[in-house]
Amino acid sequence: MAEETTTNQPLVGIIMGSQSDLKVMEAAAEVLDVLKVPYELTIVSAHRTPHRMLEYAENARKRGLKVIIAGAGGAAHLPGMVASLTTLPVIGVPVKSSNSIDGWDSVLSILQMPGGIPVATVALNGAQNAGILAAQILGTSSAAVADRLEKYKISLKDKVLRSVEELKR
Ligand code: RP5
Repeated sequence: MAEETTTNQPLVGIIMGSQSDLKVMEAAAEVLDVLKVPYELTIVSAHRTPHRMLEYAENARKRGLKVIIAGAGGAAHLPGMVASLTTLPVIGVPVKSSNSIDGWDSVLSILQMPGGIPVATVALNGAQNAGILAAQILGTSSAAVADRLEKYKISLKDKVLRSVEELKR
């Protein structure tokens, strides 16, 4: 059995461009709760609070964060700009905002980063996978987190197998 995580120091920073992104981004927090990975969650807007974004990105590593999950919609510059300001891995979540062109604006503005500044982009509204990916990054150096990820994957498999059995009835 792997050791338990004994600190509440946030290891993952979940940020989003607007309160309106929360209904999508809370899925990242929910899966990190399941995996018992400490996180913080706040709003940082690249366009409306650029200095806050700069301060957040530049201090994230010093504050003990290991991974940043950044969600935004529309002209979704937050993940890329944060990635340009830190050496922490940044996972980008394109959020389908209400006035968007089917979310392609969010997807492409997060996905199409220039060479040298990667953002690990998940699917449109894919905050759950962003949370899992963040845990997987942490799981490379934490046996406890890797152990919980293993159990999580088994629970996914069991759910499918239960559906298979139900269909047989
Ligand atoms: C982006 O603009 C946010 O990330 C959000 O997805 C979108 C709309 O923001 P609100 O106008 O709802 O605050 O910056």
